[in-house]
Amino acid sequence: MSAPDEYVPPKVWVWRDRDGGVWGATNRPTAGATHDSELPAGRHPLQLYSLGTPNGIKVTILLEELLALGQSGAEYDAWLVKIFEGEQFGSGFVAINPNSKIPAMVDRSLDPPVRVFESGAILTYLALKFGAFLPADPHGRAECLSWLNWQMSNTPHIGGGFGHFYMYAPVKIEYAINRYTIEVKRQMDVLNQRLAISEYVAGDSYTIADMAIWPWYGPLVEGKMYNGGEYFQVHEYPHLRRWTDMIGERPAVKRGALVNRIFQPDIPHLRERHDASDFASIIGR
Ligand SMILES: N[C@@H](CCC(=O)N[C@@H](CS)C(=O)NCC(=O)O)C(=O)O
Repeated sequence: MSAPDEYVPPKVWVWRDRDGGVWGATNRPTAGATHDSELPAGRHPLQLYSLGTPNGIKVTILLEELLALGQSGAEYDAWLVKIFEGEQFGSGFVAINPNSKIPAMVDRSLDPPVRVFESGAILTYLALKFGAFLPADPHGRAECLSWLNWQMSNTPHIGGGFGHFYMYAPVKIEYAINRYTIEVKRQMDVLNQRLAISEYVAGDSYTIADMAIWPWYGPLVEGKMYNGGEYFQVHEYPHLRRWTDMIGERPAVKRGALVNRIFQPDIPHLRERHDASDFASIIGR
């Protein structure tokens, strides 16, 4: 293994503003708002403040699935939060998510309105509110919540771990890239083995666990994430691929995945979503 430059951590760590790298401009060792900024609000019961990343589209997929079931109370406005420009540190956003990360949501159908942050919490809140996509029986519910929390706690190794060191870090560190490659491949194998014996992640029915896992591990096994198809040898995970294709075919998933997506401006997307008819212009619904 190639040796990185010798670095000895200091006795007392001191923050040097702008440490470089893609996230150097927004990462800080403190929490809280950096500036005053009100959040906009639309006419629907649910106000979502997000961005079309895997963590963001989990929620828009569920909202679109709920609407497809005829749950009109799931109508929503999806507002764009430009995290590369530090909008997650505005006072309005911090008031609904003290952790300054998308997605965050306000349910204005209740008085006082309810704020909810952390994508897994938002999925669970909505599934409970509408009585859908979370099995009612104890076995099914335990399986669904287990896989949902599996995603929430394991996926940071993909984005914050592998992706950071493979793609964004200003230096390539072989040790760090190896460590997280092992972990990402292990996680794909966990899912591959599960999906070899189960149609959906949590059993026979489609649940919020599928909606949480698909936006991350779908693109990964398709080779779209970090252009990693060859690197990860994704053909080694055929059952994960079978499930990925099946979930990706759902019309609500297709719609949800387009919301607040600004990273690939050349492909059809919705910068914000305020009405079901917004999709008509891009996917002819
Ligand atoms: N555990 C959180 C993670 C959310 C998260 O990491 N969001 C990222 C975008 S995908 C973000 O807002 N990053 C902005 C920042 O780190 O300043 C969740 O699932 O809601």
